[in-house]
Amino acid sequence: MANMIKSEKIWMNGEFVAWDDAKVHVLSHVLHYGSSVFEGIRAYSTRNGTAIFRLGEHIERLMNSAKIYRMKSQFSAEQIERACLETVAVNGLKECYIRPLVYRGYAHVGVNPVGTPIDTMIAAYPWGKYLGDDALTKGVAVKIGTWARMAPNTLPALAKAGGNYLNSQLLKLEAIEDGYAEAIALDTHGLVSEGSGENLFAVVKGELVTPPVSSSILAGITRASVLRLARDLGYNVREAPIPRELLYIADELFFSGTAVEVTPITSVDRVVVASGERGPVTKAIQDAFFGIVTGDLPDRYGWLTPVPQGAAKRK
Ligand code: PPE
Repeated sequence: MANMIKSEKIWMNGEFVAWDDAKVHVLSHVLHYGSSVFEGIRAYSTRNGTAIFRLGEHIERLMNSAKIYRMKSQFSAEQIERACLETVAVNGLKECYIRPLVYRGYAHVGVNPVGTPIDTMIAAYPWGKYLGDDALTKGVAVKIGTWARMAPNTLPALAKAGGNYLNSQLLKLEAIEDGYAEAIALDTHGLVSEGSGENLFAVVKGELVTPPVSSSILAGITRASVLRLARDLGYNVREAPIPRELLYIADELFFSGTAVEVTPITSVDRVVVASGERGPVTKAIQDAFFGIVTGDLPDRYGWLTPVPQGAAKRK
C-alpha cells in the first residue's frame, strides 16, 4: 500500500493545525484502550462542484457511536458537519475522504475512562480505490475469515469504534496473507456478517439480500443507499440472515461502503460466483450510485451537501 497523500491542514478541537503538527500525547487513553469513534465520508467532484455524500447521516452515526460509549464531544452535530465542509474547503480538495474522529485524550492511564477529555479531529485527504484500481469493474476475490465478528454482547457493532477494528485487522491480515483482497466474517452464530470494512450484498434470483443489523454488522450508510436505489430500480430487497454457502451459489455478490463504494465480488474461498464477472444487478446499482455522486444523475434523495466555494479562501 502506498503512503497516504497529505493535505495541508487538520481540524483539531475547533482549530486548523498543520498536517505534521496534528499530534496526540502517547499516554492518551485512546492509544492504550482503543477508545475512539469515527466516520469515513467521501466528498465527490460533481458536475456542480465538490459535494459531501450523506454528511448528515455520517455525523448522526458518529454522535450515536459516541453516545454508546458515553463520550460527549464538545461539538454539536451541526458544528462537526460545518467543520467537515471547512476542512475540505480549506485544503482545496475537489475529491477526498474525510475522517472525523472523537477520542478519549490525555489525562490518566487506566481503563476507567471517566474524566478523560473528549477530543475531536477531522482530516480530509485524497484516497483512491479501496481494493485496487480494477476492483470496481473486475471485482475481487475474497475468503471467509477464520475470525468471527464480535458477538453482540461483547462489543457493540453499531458503534463505529476504533476498538472494533482490531477484529477487522485480523480479518484483513489473514486475507492478504492468503492472497485475497478481503475477508468476510461470519457472526458468532455462523451466519454471514460483513467484510473487514464493508457491508455485503448477495443477488439471488433477481432479489437483493443483505445481512440484518442483528448479524453484528455496522449499519452502513452506503448499504442504506444501495437498499434505497435497488428498491427504486424495482428490485426486491431483503435484510435476512445469510448462510455461508449461499455466497457460493448466489448469482452476484458485491461489497458496499464509503471507501469500497460498490465493488463486485467474483469469488469466495476460490469458488467462482456465477460467471466470475461483474453481474448486471451490481452494474445497475453502480450506475445509479456513481450517477448521483458524479452529478450525472439528479440528486433525487438530497444525498449531496455542496462544499461552499468561499470557505476555501479562509485559510
Ligand atoms: N462495515 C464496516 C466494518 C465498516 O468499517 C464500514 C465502513 C462499512 C461496513 C460500510 O459502512 P458505510 O461506509 O457507512 O457504508 N468502513 C470505513 C472504513 C474503512 C477503512 O479502511 O478505514 C469506510 O468505508 O470508510
